[in-house]
Amino acid sequence: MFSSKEEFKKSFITRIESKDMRKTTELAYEILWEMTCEWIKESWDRTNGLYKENDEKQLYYFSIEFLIGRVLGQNLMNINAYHIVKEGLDELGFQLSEVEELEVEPGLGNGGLGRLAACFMDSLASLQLPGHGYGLRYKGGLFTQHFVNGYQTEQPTEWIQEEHNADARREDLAIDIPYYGDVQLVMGIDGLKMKVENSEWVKAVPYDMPIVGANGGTVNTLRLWQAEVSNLPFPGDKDYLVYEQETAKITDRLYPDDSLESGKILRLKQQYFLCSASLQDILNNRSFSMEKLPENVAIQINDTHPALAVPELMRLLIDDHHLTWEQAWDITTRTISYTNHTILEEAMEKWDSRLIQSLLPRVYTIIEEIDKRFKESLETQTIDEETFRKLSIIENGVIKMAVLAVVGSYKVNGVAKLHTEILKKREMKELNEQFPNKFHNKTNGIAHRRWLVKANQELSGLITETIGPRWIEEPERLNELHYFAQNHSFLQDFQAIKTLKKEQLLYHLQRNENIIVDSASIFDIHIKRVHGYKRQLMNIMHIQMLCDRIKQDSTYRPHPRTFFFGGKAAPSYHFAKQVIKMINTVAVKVNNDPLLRKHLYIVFVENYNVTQAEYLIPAADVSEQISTASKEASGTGNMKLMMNGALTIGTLDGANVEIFEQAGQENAFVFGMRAEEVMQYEKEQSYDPKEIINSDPEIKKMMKQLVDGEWTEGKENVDFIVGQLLEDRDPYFVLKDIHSYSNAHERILAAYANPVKWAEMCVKNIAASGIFSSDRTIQQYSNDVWHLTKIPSVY
Ligand code: GL2
Repeated sequence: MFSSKEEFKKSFITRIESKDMRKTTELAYEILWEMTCEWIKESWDRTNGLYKENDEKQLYYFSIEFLIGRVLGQNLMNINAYHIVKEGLDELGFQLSEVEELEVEPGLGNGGLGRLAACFMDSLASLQLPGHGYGLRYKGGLFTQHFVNGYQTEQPTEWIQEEHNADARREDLAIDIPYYGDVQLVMGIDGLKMKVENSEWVKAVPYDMPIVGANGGTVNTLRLWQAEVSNLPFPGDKDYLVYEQETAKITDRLYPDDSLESGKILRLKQQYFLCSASLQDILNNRSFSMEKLPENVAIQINDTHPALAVPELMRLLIDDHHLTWEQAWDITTRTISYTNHTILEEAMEKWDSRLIQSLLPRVYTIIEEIDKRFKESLETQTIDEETFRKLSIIENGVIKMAVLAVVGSYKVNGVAKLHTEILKKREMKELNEQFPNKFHNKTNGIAHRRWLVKANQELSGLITETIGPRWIEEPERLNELHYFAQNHSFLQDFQAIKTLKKEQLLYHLQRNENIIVDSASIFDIHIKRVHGYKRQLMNIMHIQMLCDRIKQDSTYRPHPRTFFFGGKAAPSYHFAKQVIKMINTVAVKVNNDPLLRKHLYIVFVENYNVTQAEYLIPAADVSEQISTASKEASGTGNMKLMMNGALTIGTLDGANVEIFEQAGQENAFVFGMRAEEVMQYEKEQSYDPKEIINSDPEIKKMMKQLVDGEWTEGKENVDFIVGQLLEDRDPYFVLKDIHSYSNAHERILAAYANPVKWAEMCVKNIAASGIFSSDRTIQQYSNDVWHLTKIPSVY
């Protein structure tokens, strides 16, 4: 259908004429959507047929978030139809880019963790591996952010467009999920059994989304569950109206926190809903005997949010499939593997035992049993109290999901080398000693097909012209660009594309906001969730320092820079929201000052999401990756920016370490404390920000201005910011690192003064970025953990 432009146009015209005489962009969108779905459907059916025929092992990736972004353009790209469609539409008087703008992106995730899951889906299908996602179909994705008087406001985002659904309802595969009830011991055919009576059932209805791999051959499935009232008998003593309302809530909204453990019953209901529905689905549709589950199925749990998969699989195997505890445990611990994504204490999930006991009584008895048996297995060792405490799944009435996930899985991984080392040597040291072969590293990656091939078509075109097209299937071939890092004509082309992408970004932003940015300025980009450890505060305080320098020193006239910020704060994270307010306040001051704005300009892009990222990333000159060392498990924005030829200013944290290793520290701007230093200070509690303030006149002056309210608006704003730096003793070491950060910025200015050298550094980064494709990550998971077989698609 899409094999030639003429064919596409013919089919498009027939459809448009049968629909409406008004040839609007909306209509073009509807038709294109329909045509793409039809094409994909064929491949999808063929892939599913092949999987059935081959009986190969399947991977299921359980994740509470899938931040997939817009799909129409990406799908067209992956089926190699994008350019045909673009040209065809052009000739018919439509612009594909305008058509794409009509899609509301499904924001079913908060940030890096959800986006990683989406990149993994792309890579699995592109590598022709049988791997699928299981998630939740939230009616409201991540909130839409608006600024009112500089403060973040949040509105629900409804992404589902009923007239052209991104997913297909599969009523025939609906499953009932039990909550509450009374656990009883009953005599069954094979002895005493646990049985739950009086459960409150909720129906899980799957919606399937196609995941289209490169060249369109393999189409895997992302199955999202929606909660609805069940037809099963309802306990007589309960209020049906309340039940109806509570049921609808389960998949009503995504939890908008990405780093605070929320501990709420609704969140627990969501987690169990995902695990139980997905596991029942896998077991119901299997074509092998239960003992063979680990040979036929791999389940990867994305952080601890789906860790209830461990006791739930045990429950299903024992209660529904009549296996013994030992058989069930053997199967479970050979099927499930777990990825840890954070060591932030506040993000480590813990559940009150009583909550689980009341909501999931049978699951609770299983967790207790797992904990008891694990503790018994430790009895032969001499273990001190502290170690025993750390190894406990249940401790003082609290269930630690990370310990449950480690004990119940066969492999556990961190997401960057440094992060995995910290896990093994510190955070999970005791567990690593108990299970020495379980822990391994899998450095994150990004779908280069979205973040380079699609988001930066001009740069990918140049790369293809230069080294040929093979890098798209084998991204590590980007290293062939090394030979062109000193080629002037190539560097000039690169620079021209960078300028074009900056102009496109400005055009995009100006559609919504009235901003006046000079595209010849350095685009310095800090985009990610707003969080203390990601140190947007350090960035804005540094800008404050620059303002003072410009005002005080008439010889300091740096090259113009535009500082872009983008990111949302969790609605309940007050400090992060005050940082947003401060950045917006500083922006107004700087942007309206006739002297300052010649050198500095600040843009806080509203409602940062995948679509905005696709505009921002290709336009960046400088990539801000400035987390407090040890806090950012990996980061993936750092990889996307590098791949688009931005230079990193960053700490030795997360995957930055590997980025610097690959690109060479001389092609980046490294600064700040190392992870060991930070952890040492934290252990000794010996860091005193006042010492820094008193010993550095520039910092002292800046702090005074802050306390005097020169850069903030309103007392609350000063109190929050100053309070964190002084009373809370600057927990993210902003003052400690700001000097070295400022020096790194001066190095950036010096490097930028030589445009050819700068472009050479950018190209070296692109050349070294291939290893950060998620194709590499997925291949490593497949080799070391899942053991999948590639199933080539047949055309
Ligand atoms: C995160 C980490 O903070 C981030 O560093 C990492 O890149 C991603 C993906 O592994 O996971 N953990 C987490 O809870 N969120 C992340 O982005 N939200």
